[in-house]
Amino acid sequence: MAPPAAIYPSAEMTVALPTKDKLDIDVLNGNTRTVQEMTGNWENFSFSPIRESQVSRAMTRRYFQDLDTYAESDIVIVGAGSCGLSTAYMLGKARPDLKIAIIEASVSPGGGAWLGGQLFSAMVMRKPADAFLRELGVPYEDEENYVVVKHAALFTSTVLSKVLQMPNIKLFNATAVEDLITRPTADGGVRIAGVVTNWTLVSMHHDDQSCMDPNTINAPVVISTTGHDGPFGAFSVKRLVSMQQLEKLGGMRGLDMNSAEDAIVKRTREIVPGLIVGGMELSEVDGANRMGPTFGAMALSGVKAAEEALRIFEE
Ligand code: 48N
Repeated sequence: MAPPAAIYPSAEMTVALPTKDKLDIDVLNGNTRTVQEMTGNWENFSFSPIRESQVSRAMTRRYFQDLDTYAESDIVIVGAGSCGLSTAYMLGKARPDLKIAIIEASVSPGGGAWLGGQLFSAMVMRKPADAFLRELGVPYEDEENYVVVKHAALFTSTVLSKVLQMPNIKLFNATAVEDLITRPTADGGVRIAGVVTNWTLVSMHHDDQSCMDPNTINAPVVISTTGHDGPFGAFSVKRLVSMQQLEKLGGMRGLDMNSAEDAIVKRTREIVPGLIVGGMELSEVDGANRMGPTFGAMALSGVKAAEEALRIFEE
């Protein structure tokens, strides 16, 4: 039996902000009880009854339905950091007809964008990236040539929340891309045709456990935004080198905000047929400078990566 069709909150069904004496919640799936009715009345309180298997089936039925649905995706985004999430938002909004799978190795999506820099909270974005914040409805303080979001998590949680509410997007977190699916091209190169995945915890133990084969997702377009080099970072571009599709990596250069951010946005592109690279992963390809604790290029690289993907689809 298929799970009940979810009702995705549309604009007129959004929950009104709670006022001090009443939580005005619209009908969502027919539930009309309010939190207000419960406060001050705990002695008669109880949850609706449940059988444990119902919880298990509620999770597993949906997860395996999603694995089946997204086994053939239109676009796969590898890495749900600030660039990957910005890409997903732009694509999900522009093309609600496309099936988009996001593969994120960490349990917690967001990558490096939960804090501004050196564990400080505020996030800086240089103009014109403030346009993306207004698109998302993220408040900021205007400092003339840059803006400041009071906490980086406000940006990341907002774009993540909007992406997760889009019915054509599925986030598979705690899941690592451990290879790329390839097809030969007439000129002896390869076209990327999807990703090879495994639970991240499994990926981390191939050296001490044998025969833990992966799963796959076919997709004509893969967008890799796995960040600069690190335990999992720069995954796809390092794989292109090991499969001799890139001669070598340029390696991320020293910090220079003014050159780094322009370069990352302008060079976000299709590196080999079917694979677009954006965000800090790109700095590893071209040897771009790093920009440090400023995030406008991540957002706008995501905007450009989405545009590059749509160009491929509309070719
Ligand atoms: O946040 P990141 O690392 O990457 P970006 O490019 O979205 O944002 C980069 C940004 O946070 C900076 O580094 C800032 C601007 N600093 C610059 C500087 O000069 O230091 O997100 C990448 C995501 C992470 O969540 C990883 O867990 C994930 O990608 N990831 C993967 N997910 C699935 N499979 C993989 N193989 C994989 N590798 C990384």
